Amino acid sequence: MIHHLKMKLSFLTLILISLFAYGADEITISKAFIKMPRPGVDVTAGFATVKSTSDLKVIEVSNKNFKKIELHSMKMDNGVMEMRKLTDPKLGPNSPLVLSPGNDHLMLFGLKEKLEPGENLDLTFVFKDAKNNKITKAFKFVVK
Ligand SMILES: [Cu+2]
Repeated sequence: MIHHLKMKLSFLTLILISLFAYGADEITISKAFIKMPRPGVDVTAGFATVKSTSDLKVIEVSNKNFKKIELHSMKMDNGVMEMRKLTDPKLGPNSPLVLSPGNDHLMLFGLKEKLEPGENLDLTFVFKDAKNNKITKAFKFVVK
């Protein structure tokens, strides 16, 4: 009985510790997808909403099936769509990073192996927090 109680207590402690650690930097993603590239095209775009409980900056996004992934903004300039590299992609408790069609997006360059619709890709995000610590996290993107 005592042994059992001890087990329970240590289990509870573990849960509390992990909850605490998790709460420090909670990064979540939703609506994550990659546009199926057109036949013969090795460039495509990706979209997602990334939320964080703390202030972060995205410093790198990568996937082994692409040569390079950049964060872009999109603006209409005199009737011409203009894409620029996002210089300061930030997110925080009240400001998610919203990447959606026609707006800011991920640009994926140099597709190596053909994608299949419905396939999941892990995109690795590297963030930097306010104390300059690097946080690396992979998120699943579905190919649509
Ligand atoms: Cu772009």
